[in-house]
Amino acid sequence: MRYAETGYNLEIDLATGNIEKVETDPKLTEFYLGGLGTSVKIHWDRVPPETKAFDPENLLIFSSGLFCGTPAFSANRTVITFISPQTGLLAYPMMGGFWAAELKYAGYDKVVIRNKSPKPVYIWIHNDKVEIRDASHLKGKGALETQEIIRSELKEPRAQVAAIGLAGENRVFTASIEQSRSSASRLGGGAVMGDKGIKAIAVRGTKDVYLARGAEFMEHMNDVTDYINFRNSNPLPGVMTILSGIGSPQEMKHVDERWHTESFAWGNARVRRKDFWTKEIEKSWTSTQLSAVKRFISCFNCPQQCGGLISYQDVPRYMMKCFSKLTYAMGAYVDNLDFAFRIANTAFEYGVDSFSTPQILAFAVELLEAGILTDQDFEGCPPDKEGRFFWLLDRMVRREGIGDILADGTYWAARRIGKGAEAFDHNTIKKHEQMNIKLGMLDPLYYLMFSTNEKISITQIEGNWPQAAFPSREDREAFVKDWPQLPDEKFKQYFLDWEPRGENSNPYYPTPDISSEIVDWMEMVHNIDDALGLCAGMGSFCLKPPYHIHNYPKLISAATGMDLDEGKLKKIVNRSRNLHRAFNNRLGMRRADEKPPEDHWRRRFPEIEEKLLTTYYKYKGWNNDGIPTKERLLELDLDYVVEDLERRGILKDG
Ligand code: MTE
Ligand code: MTE
Ligand code: MG
Ligand code: W
Repeated sequence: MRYAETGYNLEIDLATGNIEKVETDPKLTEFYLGGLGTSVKIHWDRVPPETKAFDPENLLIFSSGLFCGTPAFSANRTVITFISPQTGLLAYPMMGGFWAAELKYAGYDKVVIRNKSPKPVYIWIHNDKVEIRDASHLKGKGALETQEIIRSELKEPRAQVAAIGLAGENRVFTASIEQSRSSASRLGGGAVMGDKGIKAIAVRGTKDVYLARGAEFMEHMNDVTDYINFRNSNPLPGVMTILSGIGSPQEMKHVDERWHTESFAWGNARVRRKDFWTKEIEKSWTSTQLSAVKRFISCFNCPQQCGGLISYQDVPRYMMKCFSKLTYAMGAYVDNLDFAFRIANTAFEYGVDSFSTPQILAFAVELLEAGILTDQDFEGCPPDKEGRFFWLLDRMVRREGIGDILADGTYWAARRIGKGAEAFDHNTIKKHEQMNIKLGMLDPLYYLMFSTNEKISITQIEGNWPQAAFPSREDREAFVKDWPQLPDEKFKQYFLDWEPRGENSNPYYPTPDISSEIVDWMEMVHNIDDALGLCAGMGSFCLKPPYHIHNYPKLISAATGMDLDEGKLKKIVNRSRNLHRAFNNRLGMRRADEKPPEDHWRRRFPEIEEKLLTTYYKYKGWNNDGIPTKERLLELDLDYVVEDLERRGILKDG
């Protein structure tokens, strides 16, 4: 009997149509936990380092997390892994919704897909019955529309369907995978899915998932419930509203957008509008949002209701959450929220990432204004900002005209366009568009997070530590008083000493040593969530969350019977973290790639930055090039990685 996990993966070879239900080795769970952890191991074992995103050898893995399908609140993430067409590195976008739990109930932990189908197909998983079905009739259909069509043709209203839209079919590098109330958005999973010829994966399951020590597990969950209730009725004082609660940032509930619209940059991450949020704007945005959001909705087994069901004028109904509300309006430099609710529906149907895509469109507009792109490239484009964005989006997902170049994302498009366009690609890290933030003073914590995180996206590493120092000592003292989530008491002192100005502030404080500890902690919690399939909004992504390093081991032990303590859990996630890094090193990633955009902060300090990176690498047990040392790998029982990296000449003399 296997606990928490099902103990089976579904292996699908699209070239031969072969489908196998394969029992997994329980040792792998003990070694890598589940979700992202065990998926990384499969990529390492089976994907040769020469592999490119659109090679048949590129595996596409849909993985539930270890806790998905158990009664653990908010354990609903499906982690999707593949080599990204944008970065050429191992990507892991994820989605909440309902798909992961359904997969567990169908009897599988992961769906591992290899090779390509010669014709468009969708996969239908119904407990033990798994079929590859023709999808020619779904060609060109929207990602949301496709889910409905499949449910109705299967006569399975309760099937959960993950689908791509036109963007994925056309291998647009920012194509997403959309599913019910969620989206696996970043780094081009939709493109890899489209390249393999898969339009959708539908799943329906009616089996049980077992817990090793159910009563004990539920007792721990009762404590988690109490804490969720406590946090929901006690928002944190002293931090901005979106950080005061738990769950994903509650953008569907909050109407006050002064902070985002004035602090983040508009257009191609270029201009800050420090007095944007006037009374009139507030009135108009509030009324648009209140009329658009019909009700709040949650993912599977989650009390937080971070999603908004959008029903706006003549726009078909759809779901929106978090920062997708603002990215298109800010990218297009449009002052009304009406545009945001309109274009998001079109973009979700096409299936594109709403962080990268608006920036790519804004980049094209900038290039036109600079005379690098010409009126000829924009022939037929409406002159107004809104019309122009709709037009560009359409060109991009169809890969028509200039859209074919833009479809590869800012980095690659800039290089294909040439004529100085490279200078307009100013907001990518490792060839991937970042959030539209440009700030004044180098921030050591963010410097490390931006540079080194394997997701290449700040939302996957920031979280448990406040984003800025609190101005008053009393507020800091009050904050640390009740902070059981900390991994170690010494962090309290770090926080007390951290000031908004002076010697103990950015860029000098937190010092490189302290920054390393804080960033490593934040990343570790993310790695745990991504292995368990927990929403980061209940763990790693928010301040003072219900799940943390002191209760994860108890929950995992009761769920799986593994009997972990904090030390053992840390070692496991450290192991998969280092394996992920080694995989990317094998694909060519090195220190030189680990840098935030040059204009991310106006004030940069090259010496401090070098010191930060060197200190952090050392702390992580990586060499000066960001590659795990032999010593660290052996400590983590990753002997096979040492052997491989040495054989390839990537690791020399430890
Ligand atoms: N893109 C689409 N299509 N739909 C979305 O809901 N959410 C955005 C962004 N892009 C979103 C999207 C937000 S708020 C986040 S935090 C990231 O995707 C999450 O990235 P991931 O899905 O790759 O993990
Ligand atoms: N959960 C995990 N484990 N990892 C993440 O990066 N991102 C959060 C939240 N939960 C995140 C996560 C953020 S910022 C958002 S907006 C939502 O997931 C996105 O939800 P979706 O992927 O279901 O669309
Ligand atoms: Mg997502
Ligand atoms: W978000």
